[in-house]
Amino acid sequence: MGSNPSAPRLNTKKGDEMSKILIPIFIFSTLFSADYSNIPLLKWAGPEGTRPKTYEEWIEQNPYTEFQCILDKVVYGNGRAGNVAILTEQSIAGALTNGINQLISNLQLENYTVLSYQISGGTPETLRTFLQNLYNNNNIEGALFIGNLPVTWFEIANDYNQYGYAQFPIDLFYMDLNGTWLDTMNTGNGKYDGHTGDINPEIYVGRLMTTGIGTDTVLLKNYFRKNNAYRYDTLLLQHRALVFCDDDWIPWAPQWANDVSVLYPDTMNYWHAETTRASIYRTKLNTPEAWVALFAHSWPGGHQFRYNNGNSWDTYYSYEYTNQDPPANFYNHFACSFARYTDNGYGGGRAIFNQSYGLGAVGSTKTGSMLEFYYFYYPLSQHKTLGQAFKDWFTHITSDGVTFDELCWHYGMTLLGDPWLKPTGHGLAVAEYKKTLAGNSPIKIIGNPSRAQVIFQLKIEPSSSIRLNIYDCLGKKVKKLIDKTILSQNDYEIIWHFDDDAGRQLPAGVYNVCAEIAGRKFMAKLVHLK
Ligand SMILES: [Ca+2]
Ligand SMILES: [Ca+2]
Ligand SMILES: [Ca+2]
Ligand SMILES: [Ca+2]
Repeated sequence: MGSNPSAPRLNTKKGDEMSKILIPIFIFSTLFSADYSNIPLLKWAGPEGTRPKTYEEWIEQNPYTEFQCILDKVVYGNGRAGNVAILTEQSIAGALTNGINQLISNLQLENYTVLSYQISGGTPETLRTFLQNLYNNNNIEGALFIGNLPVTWFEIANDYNQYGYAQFPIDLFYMDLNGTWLDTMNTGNGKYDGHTGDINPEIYVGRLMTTGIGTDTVLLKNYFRKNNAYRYDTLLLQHRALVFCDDDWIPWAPQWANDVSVLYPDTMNYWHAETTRASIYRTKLNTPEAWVALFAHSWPGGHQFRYNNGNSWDTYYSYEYTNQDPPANFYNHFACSFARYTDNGYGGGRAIFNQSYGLGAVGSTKTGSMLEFYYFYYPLSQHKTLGQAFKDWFTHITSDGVTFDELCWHYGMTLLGDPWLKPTGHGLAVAEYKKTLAGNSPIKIIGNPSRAQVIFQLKIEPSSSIRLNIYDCLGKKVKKLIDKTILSQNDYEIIWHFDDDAGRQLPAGVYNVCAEIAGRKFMAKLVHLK
């Protein structure tokens, strides 16, 4: 097995002597969450008569076509981080080139080697085979799916032994690459129903799928903009979490908040039955916080909260994640079917595709969610990425076998968003600044590569002459940015909008900036994205 989670891999059976001795706090967590039998089940909380979209409905609108893939590019890291893959739906890849290139260049700065592909058509099996090849030949540790890539479905004859027939999209199919997926119930009906062999996940998968939320390329471009901003610390919110737990799970809420606090020591907790209402959730979402852990009966269209001694309900609708645009980066939705990316306007997608802050969400495509939260938050607290922590958590669930309870609770678990994000931060802006200082350079370049503008920050000693010129790739001077002597000591900022001396917009491409500051010369390559 390729995984090597650094979270303690403890036996979850009660009375495990080793774990008791080593990590007493941990035992507390384990004892509370290992036994699922008392935890009230999530239920579909949609309006009367609503139900999730089925495989048959999905496949009618998204029929399988021939699989094609184009290698877009390979960008090599320095070997200090793993190899990763980006798979983009071919029909939208062109429109997203800038955003994807920006992500790739950031991943390279984070030491990853990135293989980027454009994919069209295919079945779940062809896509899985493609990932198996990437895993076996290129040793990828994870992948990001951008756009509408093949969806795999799973069915359960009697969900939780009480809900009856259930069917749902399953991304674990793409994470476990060497286990065996079975189709023994209604064989050939396009839905898997069993899982044996090495069932542990080999890789993690993150999804960016905009089903029924808006124009895919518009939403995805904006997502990449936010994603880049987060890495450069301009989208950071307070390092704290909102824990908001509705009535049914009040007895578990303190423990679950404790698990969240491993990553965010500062949690804002709400689990009083009459306080946990949609109106209060709405208000609390306006408090800037990096993470939201929400526990409520839901459906892809919203969350329902009980009040008035459990006799009344009110609703926070999924579209409110769009309209309210909460100042929150990440979500853990303990919320029925909230990550069901085949349903139009699904809430998990709305939470990450809003205008300003949403970046990542974990949730389920079925009636279920995460439990055993410690195994997710602990790796995150150790600066692991969302993808790595998600895989660690899933490995914790699968490594000692999967009970029927675990299957019903967890097999719909999905990671929405860029799996390489770290809730503990990236600090690329800091890294860039440090690099500049290390080189003792009085010039710092911000926003490179970029579409719109690049900023030069200069540290000027008194009476320094400074000169900045831009040259195109043929060596022709296209723009004089500054040429003068600055008398006072100052920090100086120059913004270039990729225009030439006549004010005309220059085409996308590579340019060189030549700077001369107090007699010292500097040169740097600038990339103007389309
Ligand atoms: Ca089947
Ligand atoms: Ca496996
Ligand atoms: Ca309540
Ligand atoms: Ca298990």
